[in-house]
Amino acid sequence: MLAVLLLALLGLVYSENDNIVSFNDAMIAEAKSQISTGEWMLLFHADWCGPCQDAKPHFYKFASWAKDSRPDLHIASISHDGGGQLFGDFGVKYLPTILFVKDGQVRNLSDRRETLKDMFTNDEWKNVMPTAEMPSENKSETGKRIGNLSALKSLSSTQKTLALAALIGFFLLVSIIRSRATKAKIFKTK
Ligand SMILES: *[C@@H]1O[C@H](CO)[C@@H](O)[C@H](O)[C@H]1NC(C)=O
Ligand SMILES: *[C@@H]1O[C@H](CO)[C@@H](O)[C@H](O)[C@H]1NC(C)=O
Ligand SMILES: CC(=O)N[C@H]1CO[C@H](CO)[C@@H](O)[C@@H]1O
Repeated sequence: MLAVLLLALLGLVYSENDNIVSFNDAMIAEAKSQISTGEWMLLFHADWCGPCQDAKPHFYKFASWAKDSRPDLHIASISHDGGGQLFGDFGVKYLPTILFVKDGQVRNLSDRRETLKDMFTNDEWKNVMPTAEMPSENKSETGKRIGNLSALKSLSSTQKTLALAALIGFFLLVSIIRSRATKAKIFKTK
C-alpha cells in the first residue's frame, strides 16, 4: 500500500515537466506577446475534464522528448480555471485542445495528441493547414509596449539632460564661490 502510494507520488513528480510554462489571464498580454514569436505547443485543459486527464500523459511525454530533441519549441499549459480569456482569444471550445503556434500561425493538433512527436520527427506539422492567426490583439499590445518603452527612453534622456544641467550648474556655483573666496582673500591680504 505504502509502496503504491510512493510510486504514485513519484509518478506525479515525474509528470511535472520543468519545460512547461503555465499561462493564465493575469498575464494575458505577456502570454500573447510571447506566443506570437517562435514555436509554441499549447495545451488547453481543465481539471474537471476527463479527456484532458487522458491527454496529459501524452502531452507530458512529448514535452520531455521536446526538451532535448527540439529545445527551441516552447511548451505551455493553459487551464480553464484562470485562463478562460485565453481560451476565448484562441477560439478554444472543446477540451482538450492542442494548438501549435509557429510565427503567429495557429495549427490545431488536437486530433494528433497521441502522436505529437511524429509531427516533428517527420515535419508532419507542415501538412496541417493553419486554421487561424494569433489573436491580433497582441499585436496592438506589442505596439503599446513599444510605445511605453519609447516613452521610458525619452524620459531617461530627459533625466540625463537634467542631470547634466544640474552638474554644470553645480560646477558653475562652485567656481563662483571659489572666485568670490579668492577675491575675499585678496581683500584680506591687502
Ligand atoms: C481543433 O480540432 C478539433 C477536432 O478536429 C475541433 O473539435 C476543435 O474545434 C478545433 N479547435 C480549434 C480551436 O480550432
Ligand atoms: C503603457 O502601459 C500601461 C500598462 O501596461 C498602459 O495602461 C498604458 O496605456 C500604456 N501607455 C501607452 C502610451 O501606450
Ligand atoms: C485590435 C484587434 O484586432 N483586436 C482583436 C484581438 O483579438 C480579439 C479576439 O480574437 C479580437 O476580438 C479583437 O478584435
